[in-house]
Amino acid sequence: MVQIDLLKSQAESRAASPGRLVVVSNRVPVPTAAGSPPPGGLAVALSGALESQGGLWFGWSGKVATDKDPEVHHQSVGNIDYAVVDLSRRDIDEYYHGFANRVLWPVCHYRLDLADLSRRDVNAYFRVNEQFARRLARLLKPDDVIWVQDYHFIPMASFLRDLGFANKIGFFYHIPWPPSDLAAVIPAYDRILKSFSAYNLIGFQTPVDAENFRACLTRSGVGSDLGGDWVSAFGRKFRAAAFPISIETATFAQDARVAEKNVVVKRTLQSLEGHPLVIGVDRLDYSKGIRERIDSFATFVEKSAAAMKARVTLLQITPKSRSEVPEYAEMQREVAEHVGHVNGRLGDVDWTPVRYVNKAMSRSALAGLYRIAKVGLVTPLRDGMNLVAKEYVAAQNPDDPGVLVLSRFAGAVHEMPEALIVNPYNLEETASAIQRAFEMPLRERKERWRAMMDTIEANDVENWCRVFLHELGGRFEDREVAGATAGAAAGWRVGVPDWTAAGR
Ligand code: ADQ
Repeated sequence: MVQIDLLKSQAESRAASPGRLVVVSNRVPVPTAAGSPPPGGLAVALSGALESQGGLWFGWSGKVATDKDPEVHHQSVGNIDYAVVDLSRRDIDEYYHGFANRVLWPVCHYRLDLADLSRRDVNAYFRVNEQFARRLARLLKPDDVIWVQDYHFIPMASFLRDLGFANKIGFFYHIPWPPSDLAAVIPAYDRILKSFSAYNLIGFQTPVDAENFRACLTRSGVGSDLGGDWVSAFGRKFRAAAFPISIETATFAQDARVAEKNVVVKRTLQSLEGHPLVIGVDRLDYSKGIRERIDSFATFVEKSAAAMKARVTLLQITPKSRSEVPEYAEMQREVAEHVGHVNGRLGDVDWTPVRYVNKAMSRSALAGLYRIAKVGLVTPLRDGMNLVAKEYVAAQNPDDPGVLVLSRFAGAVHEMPEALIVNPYNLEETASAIQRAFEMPLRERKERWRAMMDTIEANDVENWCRVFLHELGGRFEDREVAGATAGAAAGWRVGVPDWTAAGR
């Protein structure tokens, strides 16, 4: 009976809903034949929202176009239409590998030294965004609510506005937004800032990122801070607020509970022969601080006779990424060599202190490996959120939880102050935190873990999605909105800036 009522209320809410949800992201998880990797938490949460409201997921296919004017490929599964477009080799090089990953990514991760600030790629960035907007425009309905994801698509809304769309458009920025003096080196900075003003609601990972962004508008004289997350800039009024992303906490915890049967976990346990494990899991990216982490672990081993005796192992699982970008190719070689040096220096005939694995793992294997690790080392030099920190916590055994050592420069630190917080540039400090983690009494481990687990149980990825869409003013409201901001609680409505002809 309850089930029937729920279905009825969902159907009613769909019927009353003003429109579909349209998600735009660089990569689209189009369902493929069996054997494809399971989607991550973000894909699961967005699919859930799309399925319940009816929707369209639009973006790049990940493929190189063979035609000059590539068609949009469509596929429908249940209530969701997937629409993807191929890109020319030139567009991939200039927009994706170029401006997105060699300008926005390094600058937003405070790595000006790695940014390639060429003019050519900026133009491509806007050109490709316009192409995407024109293709998407043909698929849009007037009452669709549009949610654009990440740094690849900052200008998407402004091109849609130019084409006459007055829909509600939200944006979520998955990576850090830097302070204004750093952000200002981005080529076409003013145009980028103006592009943001075409959105109704902009989500950042942390209050600091949102504050940095609002300060960019005020410091460059193009906008003013109206208080309560509201800004006005370029003649528009919109909100820029923090919406910390999360994981599927309950599912991940459940995967970890049963993961001892996983063959990778079994083999790892067997090979450790009872020796303790420290774990690091990251894409191979300079923002993740992998080299510094290996050095911190080496410092810990060198300084701790107990660690040496206990044959502690760091398992660093790091799938390669963005190998086409020169800075990444260089780093792949550099990290691999460095691991070799450290193992050569510290290892023994029967002990490899750092196990370095360039492989993608199943969710089940990852969950199980986190659970058997006494320490989770999550020490990025800069990170929007860092979901690994949340996954490590979700995977722990409540009766004997491991300890999270967390960088003060990961967005996750705002929600997880109970971790052992470190400055990842300071090798001694991180080494001491590892030592402290191993010595921490069970009661303290449990208290710290419980506090962090409570946080990520209350704000899982489904909640993140629901709160954002609620704030955007969509009709994803068939469940109570947990953790809605003070603004929503006070009955604010997210205003639609006047993108009418008169307002432009
Ligand atoms: P990423 O930089 O990719 O994401 P992160 O948040 O840590 O960083 O997410 C990585 C994901 O990849 C995790 O779910 C992790 O489990 C998975 N992963 C890593 N190594 C893996 C492996 N070997 N096998 C399988 N899975 C692996 C960007 C931003 C982050 C932000 C997220 C979400 O850079 O700051 O947290 O988006 O917004």
